[in-house]
Amino acid sequence: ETYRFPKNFWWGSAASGPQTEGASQCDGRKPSIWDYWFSVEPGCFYNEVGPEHTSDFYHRYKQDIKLMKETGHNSFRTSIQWSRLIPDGIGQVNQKAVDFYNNVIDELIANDIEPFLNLYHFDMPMCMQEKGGWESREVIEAYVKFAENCFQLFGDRVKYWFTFNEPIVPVEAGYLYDLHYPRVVDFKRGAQVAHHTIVAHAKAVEVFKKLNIDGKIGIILNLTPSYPRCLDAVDVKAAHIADLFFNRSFLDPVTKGEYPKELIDILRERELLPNVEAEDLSVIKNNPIDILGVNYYQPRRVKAKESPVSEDEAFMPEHLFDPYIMPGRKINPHRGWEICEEVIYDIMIDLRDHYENIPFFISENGMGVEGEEKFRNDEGYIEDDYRIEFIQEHLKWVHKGIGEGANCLGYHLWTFMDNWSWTNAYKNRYGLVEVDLNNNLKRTIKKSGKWYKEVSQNNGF
Ligand code: BGP
Repeated sequence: ETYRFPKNFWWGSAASGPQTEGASQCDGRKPSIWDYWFSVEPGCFYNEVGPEHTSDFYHRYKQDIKLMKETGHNSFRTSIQWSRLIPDGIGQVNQKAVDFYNNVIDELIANDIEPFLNLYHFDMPMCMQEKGGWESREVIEAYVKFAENCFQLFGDRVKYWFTFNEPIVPVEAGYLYDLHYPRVVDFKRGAQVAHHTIVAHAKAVEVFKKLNIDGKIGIILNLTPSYPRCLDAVDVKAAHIADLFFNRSFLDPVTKGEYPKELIDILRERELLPNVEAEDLSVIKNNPIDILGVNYYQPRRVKAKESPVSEDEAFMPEHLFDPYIMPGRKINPHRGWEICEEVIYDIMIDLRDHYENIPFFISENGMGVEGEEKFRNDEGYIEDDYRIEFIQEHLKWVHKGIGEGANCLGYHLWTFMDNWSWTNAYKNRYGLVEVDLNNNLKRTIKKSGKWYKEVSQNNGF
């Protein structure tokens, strides 16, 4: 069977500044929370490899963009590091950073690769975290200024803009589950961070529109559709609640301009609503996105709560449902995430039917694998057939969704080249291109990279 995709479909991949650029102390860049956290608690990082150990895109972008070309990219997303562009968070723009991002954009365009720019990928400048991070209104204003600078500096050439990548991750990891700095565990503070992020997003969209930039602006959300253990009403309700907390909490305000009423009710009843200023709801209301990026890795499976939670335990969303481990499900053993390809189709149909068929693209999807060197063949490249299969199986469902009318404009893999990841460092490799950490970061295209080029050239497989 053959699968052909719509004309001008985006084939490419996503990456982020902090995970690829390196040069963390070069040319005026100042620390983000990641640099700071690693300097004080390196033991929280896999093999104690910190954020300065990246693939050095800062110095090797030309070579890397050539490799993008060789792996069939017609588009590529990365992020601008706030702590590089405006090292003090507010004020002076760093000309060296402007030059670097200009060079990257121009090099991409010269290679017919459409640049997609994201403005925030978990990387709060440390000086802004010291002011309270996303708990502070001042930081919202500083972010909006940063965004405005980016639009003015690069908006003449960049047509696709994203305010945040996975804004729920800093909430979950930084304020609920003790996985990222600042390692706070406090639902109410997490809710405040979430609300402020959404306000910052909406204000950035507003500025983008005021500046009349000839382009589209959106946000990238990681959607984890929730499935109940079975169709019993209590399980279905549990799944619905998980969905409100982890998907609709961000998806609804950025598309429909409003938080889901049921979520507000759940929080109000428990006195967990964040502080909201008078203008916040109108700015959210008036600035819906043009385009949505969907990162899809895995579903969430839940069942009704089985054991009661004691009254004096501090609230967590998991008080309202239990995780459910479905027997026989397919798991990526390296990352522990379930692989369930058809969920990508469910997301597409949901967006078609409940979100006015909003234009979107798959902005991340991918497979992290440990110990890939053992698949190196005699010709010296990694034969990652499992990755090819992973991508292909997901693409079949994307194809079906498009056939049924979902407004999907492209597919970006996570990621272009093996890169440093938040707390797992280089444990799990995701790239179409291998980076050899023991040999001067030598780049070698994997079998998947060669295959991806064919898919892109044929606009399908
Ligand atoms: C997404 C992030 C990426 C990337 C990816 C893989 O959530 O946007 O930055 O890291 O997940 O996750 P990990 O590297 O933790 O395996």
